Amino acid sequence: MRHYLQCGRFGFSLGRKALVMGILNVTPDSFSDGGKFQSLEFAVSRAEEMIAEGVDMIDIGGESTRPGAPSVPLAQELERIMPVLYALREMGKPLSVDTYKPEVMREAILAGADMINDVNAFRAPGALAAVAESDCGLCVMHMQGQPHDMQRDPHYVDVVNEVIGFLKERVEAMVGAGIERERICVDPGFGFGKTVEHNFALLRNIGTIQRELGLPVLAGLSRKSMIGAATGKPVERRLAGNLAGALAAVAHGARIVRVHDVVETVDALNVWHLATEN
Ligand code: 7PM
Repeated sequence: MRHYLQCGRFGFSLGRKALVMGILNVTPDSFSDGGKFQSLEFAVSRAEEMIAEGVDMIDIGGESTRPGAPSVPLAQELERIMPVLYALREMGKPLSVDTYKPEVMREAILAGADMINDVNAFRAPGALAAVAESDCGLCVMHMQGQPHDMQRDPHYVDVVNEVIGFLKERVEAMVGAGIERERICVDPGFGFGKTVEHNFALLRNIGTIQRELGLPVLAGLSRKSMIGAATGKPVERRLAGNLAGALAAVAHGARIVRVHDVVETVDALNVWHLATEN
């Protein structure tokens, strides 16, 4: 099955060849000195590197959505994201912005973002209205709880069906707000209010999620604790585990994989593509 995904200036026919979404973290805090300009320079050079490595889309994140992380104030999130969006706008690749704040969504779309990636599934008041009148792609992710408490004691009776039910409800709310289905992709939200067992149950059932929703699935497993649990490796030694996770997601039907390790994932997917039927 092929899905068309409208992503702002871009349109993708998503077939068996999965797309690679490269993660671009914009976090001034990671620089002990140098401040704002240095962090912008770093983000732009990493984006250029990812493009040379074969990335298909770039997901710009101001670190507002990290599990357990304190929330970033609106002004600071805008200050981090907007200069990067302007700097990358003419680089020829779709730009996604990872945010749950409607004000950031509006500003990002005005600045030319091609996709909004919301770990909160556009549930914030005003989020649906912020994105409805545009043609940007939308990633709708499942999360149980809120980032500050979601890993405390995740609980499901049937994780796969509960995630599917949630995503169906959110997609219907989006369509009800006038959003075209061909702008939407869905994401089970690995690590967002899930145990390792929940995460692997979802990974094994990406095909079911895709069929039940009738929309392309985006999978983000890169460096997450499920890879750590399966390998016993710390985050900086998870490359092989990350690649196996990305390939498994694609084997189960994911159409977009969200990763840190772009060149390795592109290579792995190129081999995978030629090695699997048709
Ligand atoms: C610490 C823990 C830092 C987790 C960062 C993270 C997803 C996402 C994130 C995902 C979509 C990360 C995560 N994860 N957006 N944003 N899907 N659509 O690994 O799985 O970057 S934050």
